[in-house]
Amino acid sequence: MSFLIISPKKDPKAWIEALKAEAPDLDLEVYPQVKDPSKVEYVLSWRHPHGIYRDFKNLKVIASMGAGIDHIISDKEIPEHIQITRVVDEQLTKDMSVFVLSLILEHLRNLAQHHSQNEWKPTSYQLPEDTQVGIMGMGVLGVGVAEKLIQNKFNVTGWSRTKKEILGVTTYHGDEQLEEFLRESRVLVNLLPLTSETKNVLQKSLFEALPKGAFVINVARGEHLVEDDLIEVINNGHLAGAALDVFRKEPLPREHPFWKNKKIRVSPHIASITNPVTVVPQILENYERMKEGKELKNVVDREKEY
Ligand code: OXD
Repeated sequence: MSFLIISPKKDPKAWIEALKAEAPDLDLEVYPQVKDPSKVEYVLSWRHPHGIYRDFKNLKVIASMGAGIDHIISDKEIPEHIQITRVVDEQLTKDMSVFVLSLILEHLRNLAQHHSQNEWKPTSYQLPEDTQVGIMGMGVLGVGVAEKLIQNKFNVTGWSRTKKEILGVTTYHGDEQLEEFLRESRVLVNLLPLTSETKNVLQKSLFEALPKGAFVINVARGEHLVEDDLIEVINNGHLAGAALDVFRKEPLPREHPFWKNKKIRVSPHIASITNPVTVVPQILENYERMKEGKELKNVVDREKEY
């Protein structure tokens, strides 16, 4: 039985080292060097070429290298019986919450403006306790961000597809409560999983439901955002600006208008980066569980797409 890494677009060296350090005897292969595809039962995957999983007749588990699994389930040719798992890691959650907190503070304290202008020109600023932050997507990362913001005295609301109860957070759910949730969100943070339902969710009518002067943060996936709609509502003054860490095309092409828009902050998909050293133990634990026929951890519901 072999353990295969498929990561054609990202160098898997750090994963190989971390796996070898934890499990020196692991029968590890790296795609496309596969001796016998019929021996592969477990794959650690990041942005695989779609369609290739058909060739692995005995494959049982595809483990994502990250928290997101959209790059796996967007391949419609993966047989139903194959289980897909995602990463749930404390470090990822901590990194995401600190990142979102920094973006919000940078916005509220007008830091980008001060740093870019060569002028001694103090500005007034808004306090966390006077700021309502709405988080779309109350999964592990959404809840982690909410906790960090609450510790820093923000008023936090959360929206999710289904009802959730989270200490200290006013929660909303479903299409029927979306507008109410948006109405008071001075800062909107998108942490939704990317699914067929959430694709393009950040679009004109959603932005228009936010209060004038709101700020949007997208740290989930580029495909959530209708880019032209965002530019329009920023340029017409409805939104104060946006901070974007993820894009439809990454790296963001040099000629993309986001780079030139002074009200849009671009970062290169760095909100929270999976650390193979902290994540490998859970990957290997699931590998052992698979071999022993036990229930896996962090399994994705393929119907819900997250
Ligand atoms: C992830 C990511 O899904 O890095 O973990 O975006």
